[in-house]
Amino acid sequence: MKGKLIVFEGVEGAGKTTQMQRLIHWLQASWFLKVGVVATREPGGTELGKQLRHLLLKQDSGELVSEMAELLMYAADRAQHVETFLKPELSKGTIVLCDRFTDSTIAYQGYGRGLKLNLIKQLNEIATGGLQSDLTLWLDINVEAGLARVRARGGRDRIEQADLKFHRLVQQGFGELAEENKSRIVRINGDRPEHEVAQEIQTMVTRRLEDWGYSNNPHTEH
Ligand code: T5A
Repeated sequence: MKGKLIVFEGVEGAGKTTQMQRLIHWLQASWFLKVGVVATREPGGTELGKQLRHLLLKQDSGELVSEMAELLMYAADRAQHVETFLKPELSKGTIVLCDRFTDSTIAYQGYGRGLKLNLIKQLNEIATGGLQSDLTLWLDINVEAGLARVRARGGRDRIEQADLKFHRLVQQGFGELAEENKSRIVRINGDRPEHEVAQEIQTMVTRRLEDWGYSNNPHTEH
């Protein structure tokens, strides 16, 4: 794989979408990259994924969605996304920014729903064919603060409506994942004004891009 996969993770309302948009604009304005930069998300990064996203998040599905069905739909969304979008983009050398990836499944379906972590890890492996993020930015925010942001925005989806205990378990999941994967997952304090969070992300991404051999000098490679 020649490109790089940068993933944003965190609980509801952590600011992932906001910060991804800021990062993509900053990358395009401040770096003389010879490669493309694209933004995508899970669930919903493909046409099939958009339909799965709708099924997964609609508030009233007419019946209770079983935990296993939910897990398998996220896995199906990911398998399609990896095969038809992520792998082709990465093999062209693109820098891909992705709103949520495998750690969300561990945090939400594993810690939140209580499904077996080993099963989820195996499914992640099957769905991704072993593809991992090169860098994951975990926007760490107090669960209540994130949910308050979502409430202020209006229109909570099926998962956002789950109880506080669920969201706290999800948060615990992200914390433990970050502990276990110190070089891949970087914690960013998301409980601050947008521009401060953006600045820390830029510093972190600059360091990684330099480590990976990218340059913001127009006369060098990449
Ligand atoms: N899911 C996903 C699983 O259960 N398993 C999986 O495997 C995967 C991949 C996805 C849902 O699916 C679940 C997790 C999710 O529940 P989604 O709509 O993509 O659904 O949900 P989120 O990713 O949580 O999206 P949100 O939009 O709710 O949160 P974001 O993207 O973290 O936050 P953002 O940027 O949209 O901001 C939310 C609000 O806060 C404001 C914004 O303006 C916006 O109104 N805001 C700030 N306010 C104050 N200070 C800041 N620093 C702010 N930053 C943003």
